[in-house]
Order: sequence, then structure tokens, then C-alpha cells
Amino acid sequence: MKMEVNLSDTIAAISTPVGVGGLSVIRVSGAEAIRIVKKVLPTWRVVVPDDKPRYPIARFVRVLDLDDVVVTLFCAPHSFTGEDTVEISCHGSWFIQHELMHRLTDAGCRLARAGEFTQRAFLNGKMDLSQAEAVADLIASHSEAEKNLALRQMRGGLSSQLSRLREQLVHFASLLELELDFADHEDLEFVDRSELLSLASTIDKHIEQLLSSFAAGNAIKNGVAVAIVGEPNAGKSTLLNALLGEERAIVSAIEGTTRDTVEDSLYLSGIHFRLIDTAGIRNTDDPLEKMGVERSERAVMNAHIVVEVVDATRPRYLSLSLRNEQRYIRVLNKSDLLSAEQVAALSVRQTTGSESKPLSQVLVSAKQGEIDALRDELVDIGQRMTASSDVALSNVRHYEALQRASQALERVKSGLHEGLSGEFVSLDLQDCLTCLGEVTGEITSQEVLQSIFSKFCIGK
Ligand SMILES: Nc1nc2c(ncn2[C@@H]2O[C@H](COP(=O)(O)OP(=O)(O)O)[C@@H](O)[C@H]2O)c(=O)[nH]1
Ligand SMILES: [Mg+2]
Repeated sequence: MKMEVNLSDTIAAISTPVGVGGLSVIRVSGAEAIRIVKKVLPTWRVVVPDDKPRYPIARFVRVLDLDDVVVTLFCAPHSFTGEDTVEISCHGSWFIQHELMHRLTDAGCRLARAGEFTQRAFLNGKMDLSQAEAVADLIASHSEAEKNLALRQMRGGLSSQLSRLREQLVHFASLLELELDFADHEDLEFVDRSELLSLASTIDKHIEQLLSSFAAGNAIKNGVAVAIVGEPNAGKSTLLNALLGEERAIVSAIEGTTRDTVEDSLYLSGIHFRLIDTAGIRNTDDPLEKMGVERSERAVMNAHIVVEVVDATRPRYLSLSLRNEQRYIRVLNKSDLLSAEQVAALSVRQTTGSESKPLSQVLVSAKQGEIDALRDELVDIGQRMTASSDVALSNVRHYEALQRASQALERVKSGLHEGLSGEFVSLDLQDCLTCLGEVTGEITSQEVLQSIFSKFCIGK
């Protein structure tokens, strides 16, 4: 379906969730919003001052045959969409919400499509595309960290970084243009190429910084993936249940009980962890168990944090090969079965290991719920992983566009190195600017816009 952008319609939608609630909010936006709502609610006697106020005007309105509502008017351009917008807070009855919607559409409103209010905000220049996307992220956020990330982006954190980059690139382009304008003048090079090169490197460094923040942004948005692995019967499923505080995975003394990976979310100190309990890793001929082991190995590959559970009464360790950025916690489980001497002998240290592969070791009893040491360790690692004082990329679309921007800049740099003519270098520079423009929405196709806004909720 092609999404036609028609800003002249006045649109309406129920903005609160489907179903019955205490209250419900109906939103109307467009040039005719005030006229239409006055027609539907004749008792709404609002006088709009000529110079449209920046603040919303709220009025209690008795709709004689229907409900008592509160009508709030946001005058253009001081509204979310940039248009005249009216919000009607009615009681949350299904009948009242739908009756009001019927009356609004009869009076000339069209039903809003998913994301259409935000799309209008974007088209009316109230926000750029990265901010509009953050609105959807904010609505979908589950943890404090995720909310903060989306909020910063919605308030223009990423946009201001990108506009700084853009300024630098435009400055760069203008220097190149100068060089081109004077190209006829024999070997006159207006701009020192080494100066251009160092400017390109500075810009590249900024883009690289943004690109590298994607790991943190991704961990915040999609959760920090924690794979719980170990030999059969080490207590992995018991540990998962203890962390979640519920009997999520089946626990038994029979080896190989967990065949498939079991996944659930855990929220600790505002961070979203995705815990993945796996089948025990061991050599086996059983085809079904083999598949489980393969899945465990895949979970390890994709994890941010790998938790290896070891039965402390007979410690044996897996040989895991982890990537540098992966974090590894070794959990010595079943501490309740150890004597004081045995505990001392284990000489558990809080943190050991080398810089390249940090290793934390904690002693717990999953069965007795004594797992605070592990919880603390997860929070500690999770906080460091998701700490982004400033802006972090969390959107694949942005990440890919910036990757292309970085590649274009690499071409600019090599062009300068090789002494290519300014014209060619300038083309690559334009490419780079185009990629940045895709993130902010200055250069974005209808199809991309359609796919972005169609994922929004109705009424937003
Ligand atoms: N004593 C004791 N037993 C435990 C502990 N954690 C797990 N178990 C027992 O170890 C057996 C295997 O547990 P399970 O969680 O299914 O291990 P998995 O195969 O690693 O998932 C079960 O009988 C559990 O009750 C613990 O901390 N202390
Ligand atoms: Mg298990």
C-alpha cells in the first residue's frame, strides 16, 4: 500500500490503548481541528486569541447526551504535530470512545494511520527523522536505560551530533569547491591538501565514535544477552529460576533435562538482561541432545555476557573461546554442599583474569537463592556496557547509514592521498553528506518513511 502524504486532511485517532480504561484520549490534528471539534462538541466555548498561545488551553466540557470530557487545545505551531491539535479526554468506555470517533469522522475527520501524528511532526519540521524514530522507541521502552536512550535521542541528542558532523563536512566541501573554482589557474591549490586530510580524519573519528556506540545502544535497546552455560547438572536451570524468582525452566537431577534454550527477561538496576538457559555442553551421540548443544554454542556466540556454571563440588571447566568484547563470569555453584575448608580452598577471588578477557568468579548456591554476588556482578558489567554519558546509536538504519558515510569518507581520504582531482573527491564527499541526510530524514525515500511510520501505534 502506498502511503500518500496528505497534510490537508484533519486526522483523528484514539491515542490510548485499545480497551476499557479509566480515561481515554482522542487526538485530532489538522487545519480543521478546531472547527470540527466545535461541531461535535457545541458546548466547547473556547476563544482562541489571535496571536496563538504557546500554552495549551484546557476546558471542562459537558457533552449532554454522552459524557463529561476535558478538551485541550494546542494551537499551531506550538503542538506536537505543528498543526492545531485538540485532545479530548473522555471516560474510557468503549462505547463513548467509539461514539466520539464516529461523530468526529462524520464531521469531517479522517482516521489517522499508524504513526501519522509523528509523521506530520516530522513533515512540519518539528523534529528530524531520528527524533521521530525515538518517539516509537520511547513508547516501546521497557527499562530505565532504554527509556533514557530514547529520550535523549527524541530530545535531539543524536541530531545535534549529526548536525555538527554536517557542518564540518560542509566546511570541507566549501574548501574543495574553492579549489575547483580556481582549477583553471594552473597548479594553484587553494587549500592545502594535508589540511583537508586532517579535517577528514577528524570527521571520520567522530563517525567512528558514533559507530562504536552501537554496541552499547544495542545492548540497551534489545537487552544485554546473558548465556548461561556449563556441564549438565551444574545447576544452570536452577540459577535461571533463582535470578528470575520463578520456576521458569525445568530442574531435575537427570542429566540433559534442558534440551532447548529457555529465554526470559530480567530487569536489574534499570538494565534489561536477556537470560538464556542452555542445554548442558558435553560430547554426545544423542541427535536430539546434539541439537541442544549446538544451540548452546550459538547462544554463547551471540551473548554479551557468558555465565559458566560449575558444580563447585567437582569443578570442571569448559574451554570456551570468547571474543574480546564478550564478558565472562564463572559461577561456582552448590556452595551449600561445601565445607568451610573447601570454600577456603577454592580461594574465590572477586575478580581475576587479564584485561583482554575479564574473568569474574563468584560462589553461589542457586538452590538456596544465595546469588547476590552474581547479581552484583551482572549489574556491574551491565552498567559499564550500557553506560553512555552522551549519545548511543541504537537503530540499525542509522548504523548502516553511518557505516556508508564512513566508507565514503575513506574514499575521500584515499582520493586526497592519491592526489585525485577535487571533482572526484567532491563526489565522495557528497555521498557522505547524503548518508548523514538519510539518518535525519533530509534525504529519505517515501518507501523508507512508510516503513518507519507504519511500525508506530495508531494515535501516535
Ligand atoms: N545442593 C544444591 N543442589 C543444586 C544447586 N543448584 C542446582 N542443584 C541441583 O542440581 C541438579 C541439576 O540442576 P539443574 O538446574 O537442572 O542443572 P542444569 O542441568 O545445569 O540445568 C538438580 O537436582 C538441582 O536441584 C545448589 O546450589 N545446591
Ligand atoms: Mg537445565
